[in-house]
Amino acid sequence: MTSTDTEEYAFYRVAPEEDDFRHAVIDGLSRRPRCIPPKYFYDQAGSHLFESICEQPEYYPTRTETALLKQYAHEIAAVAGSDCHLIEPGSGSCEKVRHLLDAMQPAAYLPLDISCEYLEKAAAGISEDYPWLDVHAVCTDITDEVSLPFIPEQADAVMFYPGSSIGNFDPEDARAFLACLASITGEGGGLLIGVDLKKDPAILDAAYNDAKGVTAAFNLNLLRRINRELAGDFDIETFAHHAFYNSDRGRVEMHLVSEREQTVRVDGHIFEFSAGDSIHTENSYKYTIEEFQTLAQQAGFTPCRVWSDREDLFSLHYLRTA
Ligand code: AVJ
Repeated sequence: MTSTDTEEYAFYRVAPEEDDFRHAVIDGLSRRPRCIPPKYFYDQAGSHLFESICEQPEYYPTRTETALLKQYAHEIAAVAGSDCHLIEPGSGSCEKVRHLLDAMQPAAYLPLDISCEYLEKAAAGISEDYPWLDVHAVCTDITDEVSLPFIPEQADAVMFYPGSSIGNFDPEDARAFLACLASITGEGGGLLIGVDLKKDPAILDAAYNDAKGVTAAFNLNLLRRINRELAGDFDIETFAHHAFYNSDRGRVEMHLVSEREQTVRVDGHIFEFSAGDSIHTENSYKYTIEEFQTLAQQAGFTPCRVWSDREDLFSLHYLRTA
């Protein structure tokens, strides 16, 4: 771990495995069905494309959740208590937490993200705009085990996990991840988590197939990243973005589908595709409020409060460690 430290702002880098991306891609393209985990979307370009997805009119989750955070910041602060250590795994642009900081008055804010340069900028911005706040940024893969050396024993830890990122995990993995968050927060801690709700599939299909094609570009950027970083020769034009709601599994699936028969080289490995062959790049599970509460309980949390919008598009849960 390397770190730079000034009085109230610190940046830590827990270097991800050297060849992590390479292994995931070679392994994922060798499997049937082919699949690459969604965390690899977020290189510099991918993080920016995701920001742009969040601004698309069809992509309701971000603006709906932001409205809930704004509207209920004081209620959230009341249940979370002041002076907590607020930890945000997968903090991205650190924009959402801004709606909470003034109301919550945490003792410290700890953004964690896999995209180092992106995190560095975002965290420095928070430190500048909230001079009273201690900021400890940690560049790390939150799906690995995370240890946070600077949370004092007696402090209340509150996790902030917005955006329905929990939807990327299969339910069993979501349970394990939540249990991991529960163990980091420890007794007396809490979790404020955004969870996308089950709804009319037409709304979901539109959200993951925006008219401007930003979601398609985000999905296809994974192939560009492979070409850039792993000496790949994907012909991007011959792959199509495919996203749909799978109602049996309660999830939106994203795929990259080869439009013709072709051979692709990555890092000296050869991969054959027939027309119609897909690479499964993301799942985004949707839950009812009750389904999510059951899952959280199985991970050691006690449901405390839920906020949702009038159209029941999105939910925000506050849970305590049991
Ligand atoms: C960041 C995982 C919550 O599933 O909606 C957006 C990612 N993928 N559009 C989601 C995403 C395509 C997003 N999460």
